[in-house]
Amino acid sequence: MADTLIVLPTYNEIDNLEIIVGRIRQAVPQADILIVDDSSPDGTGELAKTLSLGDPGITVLHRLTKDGLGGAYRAGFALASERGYSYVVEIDADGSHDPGSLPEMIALAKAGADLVIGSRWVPGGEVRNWPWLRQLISRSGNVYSRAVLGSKIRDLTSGFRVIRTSTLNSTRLASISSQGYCFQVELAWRLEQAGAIVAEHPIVFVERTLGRSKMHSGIVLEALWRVTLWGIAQKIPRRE
Ligand SMILES: Nc1nc2c(ncn2[C@@H]2O[C@H](COP(=O)(O)OP(=O)(O)OP(=O)(O)O)[C@@H](O)[C@H]2O)c(=O)[nH]1
Ligand SMILES: [Mg+2]
Repeated sequence: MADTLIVLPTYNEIDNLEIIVGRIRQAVPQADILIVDDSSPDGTGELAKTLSLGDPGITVLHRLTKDGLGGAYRAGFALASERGYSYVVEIDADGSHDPGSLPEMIALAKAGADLVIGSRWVPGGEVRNWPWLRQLISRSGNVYSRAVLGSKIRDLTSGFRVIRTSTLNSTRLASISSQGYCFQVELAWRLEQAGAIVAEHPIVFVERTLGRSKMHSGIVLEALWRVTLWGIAQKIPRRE
């Protein structure tokens, strides 16, 4: 049995799904893939089902309602752990993350890292085709979160990761409540706090060319208020 499960969350990714699945299959043929689709109105779920019928390494989790990236990953992680995979991968379906980086990232996890982050903001990392405002939001969001949370991680918001499944079990996944991309910040920070060994691997992030972004101001605001609240909570001494 494969030791790695690649969790691929999808919402309206009909133009991207087959391409990304093919690229993953080529880069890491030994890994299994779990597509987590939230009843995409564009038919992504049906396409996922068709792909899974032709490939025993692909399974699909069809969820009835769209409840954000955080919910999709929580469900995917639970399945990874139930099915006994040692490593779980987070990757966007829109082609922004190159599966070609996965062999190196998985090797870092196998060499001892509990969390390997595909990072845009370490030397060698890069972002292509992002408007300046998007770059500014990502860069300043990371600087702010690092400072407020006291984290050493350079790319807290990256959605391209390899995680040791046993590390996830011990962080009480259900208590990670963020919905949008803030989920990525919360997960990385909680793992770091729990003593996980974190490695950042430089990646070239390429903005999607097909389909539409699900990014909106509410997602940025969720991250801003949550990170601020966690930072404040951290500063208040706890009564024993
Ligand atoms: N299952 C599920 N997947 C989602 C949901 N929201 C986003 N996704 C997926 O999560 C991944 C990241 O979403 P994107 O829209 O690309 O967001 P982003 O990468 O931050 O934004 P862009 O750079 O503008 O594309 C994609 O594979 C989406 O299809 C959701 O509510 N449920
Ligand atoms: Mg994207």
